[in-house]
Amino acid sequence: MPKVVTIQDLSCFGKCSLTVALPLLSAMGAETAVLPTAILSTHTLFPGAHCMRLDAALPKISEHWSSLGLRFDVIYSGYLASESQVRFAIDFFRCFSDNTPLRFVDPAMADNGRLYSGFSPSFPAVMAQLCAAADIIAPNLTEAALLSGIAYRESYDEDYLRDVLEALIPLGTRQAIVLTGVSAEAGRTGVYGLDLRSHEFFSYSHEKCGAGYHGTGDIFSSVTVGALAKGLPLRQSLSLAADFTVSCIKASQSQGRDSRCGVCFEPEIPMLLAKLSAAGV
Ligand code: PXL
Repeated sequence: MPKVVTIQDLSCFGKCSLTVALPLLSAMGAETAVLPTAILSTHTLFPGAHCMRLDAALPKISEHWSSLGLRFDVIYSGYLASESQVRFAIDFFRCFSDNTPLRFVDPAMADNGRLYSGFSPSFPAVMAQLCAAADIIAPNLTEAALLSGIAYRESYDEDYLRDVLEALIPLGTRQAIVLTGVSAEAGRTGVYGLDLRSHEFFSYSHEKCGAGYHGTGDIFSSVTVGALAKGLPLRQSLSLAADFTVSCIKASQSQGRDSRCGVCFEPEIPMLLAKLSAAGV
């Protein structure tokens, strides 16, 4: 069984981060260890969320794991609650990389042109250092703009997506940069990526299905990581994750869910597992 460790918060209500990553990774057959960065009453899109940061616990967990000689096949970071937690993640990547795990960074810090509440304007520069230690990064367009210094645009063409990807190369990520929630085609959305070893651009898109739901970035990243951990190649992992995310959104729309409560991903899991097994992993 592949071993994954994920570094992100536990939002007690409003499905995202660990409450999404853990069930999905387990269902996909990955043994998953967690480094919880913070406990929040809800994610930060609900007003008045209480955030209890676990900064002091993180190095203690990591030191204990080091003393036990634990190693992982994939290290996956998501929402980190402060600059010092990003620095911790950089150290963790360094200390747990001697078996060359796949290091996947979702630089969850912004959306729709704005940083999430609670982050200062200096946060993206520290996140850029974590991206430098990653094999694959998966920013949305807002995060990519903040990491690259290119101005965020709501409407854009393929040249803009390529410019953003090229501007992210100097960060130093090793294998691939994947822009999420983008498409150069009208009425569609998906991923647009750059394979850093072959220098090839690639994309995958599907229909854009209306209102966005909170936590779908975490659903997408978790399924991508689960598929990669099982040995599926990157592009197939991304299309599987994108299709799964769309099914979750459609199921949620048909139930008229509040977008802040996240998507109904649970009933879609059997379909995901069927596709994984059809892909032979
Ligand atoms: O889904 C990203 C995310 C994760 N965790 C927390 C958040 C957010 C986005 O707002 O607030 C606590």
